Amino acid sequence: MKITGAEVFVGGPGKNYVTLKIMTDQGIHGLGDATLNNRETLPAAYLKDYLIPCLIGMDPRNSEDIWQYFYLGAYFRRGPIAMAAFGAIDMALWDIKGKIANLPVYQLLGGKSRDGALLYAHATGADVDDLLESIDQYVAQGYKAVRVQCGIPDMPEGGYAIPEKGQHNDQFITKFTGDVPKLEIWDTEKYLKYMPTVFEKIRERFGDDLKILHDVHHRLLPREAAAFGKEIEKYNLFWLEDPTPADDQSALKLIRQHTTVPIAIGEVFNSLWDCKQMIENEWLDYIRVAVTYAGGITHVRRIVDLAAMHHVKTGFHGAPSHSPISMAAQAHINAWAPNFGIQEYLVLGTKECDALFPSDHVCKDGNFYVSDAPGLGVDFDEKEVKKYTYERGFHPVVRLEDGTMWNY
Ligand code: KDG
Ligand code: MG
Repeated sequence: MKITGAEVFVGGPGKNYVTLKIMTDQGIHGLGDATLNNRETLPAAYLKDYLIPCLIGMDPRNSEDIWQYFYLGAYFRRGPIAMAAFGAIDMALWDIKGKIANLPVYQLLGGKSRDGALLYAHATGADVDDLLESIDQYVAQGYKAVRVQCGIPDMPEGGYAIPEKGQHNDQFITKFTGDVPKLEIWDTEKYLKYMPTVFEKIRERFGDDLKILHDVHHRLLPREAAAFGKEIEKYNLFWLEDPTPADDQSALKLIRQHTTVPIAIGEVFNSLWDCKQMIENEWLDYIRVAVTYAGGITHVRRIVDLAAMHHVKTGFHGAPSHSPISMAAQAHINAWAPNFGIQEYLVLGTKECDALFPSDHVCKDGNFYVSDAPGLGVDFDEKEVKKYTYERGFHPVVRLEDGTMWNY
């Protein structure tokens, strides 16, 4: 069996999804997702200029050897652009493998460990009233777990991922379009003072059973995060995400020494080497990598296995920046992984997205039910993708009130 060609498409509803299609001489094709939010053209170019020419003639069944060929062959290892490109190839090869075997990918990983995989939604509010309404909406839809982000009074831009007043009805995620990055102003003191009162109101209104998640988005120093974690223990969060910037793995040590609040980290990691130290030291509870820019199923499976040895569960990144292809790849891992924890999920359900990526994966009552179709179980409509053109976007940049640059 040989790879005869591969094509890259950039575009999608509200997102520049980077979709890779690998063709074979047996008429079977595979699909992969190389979307790197706000840098989408880069993995697309890496695939077109450097990887696809090497793929032609390779046996697509040798996904491990192909992964090693590109990873070791790059010389300059890792990095999100390369790992997103390798990840897309890897997903497409697992898709092909499943189609050859006539089995869903989860069967190739070891079969199902569960039926539905627990999902969490994004509730947000410009203020606490909007946030409570937003949570209400997801609880009514059957979600058992909700990430909560709230505007902070007297903070000019309100904090991370905060909509305008009254705009809390959608699964909100910061709008990333524009010719230059949007500026946000951050004030740690105001955040630390206000956020515990928000958790208090959520518990008062929704009781003890709702699983509450919260994303600090890398904004605190280790000592601040340790004190914050200790203070909010009484609200029994499901997790506190990205309390400190992820570059420094040992920052988590201090947090761990002072609080039992569960820690989730890793959406910006692109390899096992970014989280090896924290996993082996058991400084975290949930690993947030994504199959997209952490090298596909082949590499993420290694991270999941290491994590399992250290009581760390999965909580893969699932912001709408991932296309339904990588969300499907994650769903297959989630169905199998003995140490599955939770999955962030925001893309399914929009008409446009379903038209571009038809599938029968199902989100119901706050759970994800993986499709039994062979491979990843997602198609791609090449006519539909022609409706979309690439639109440049940026993540916001953050400054402190005195002008100092800070972490987005
Ligand atoms: O590209 C950045 C977003 O994916 C990120 O800001 C979303 O933090 C995020 C999350 O937890 O989904
Ligand atoms: Mg996050």
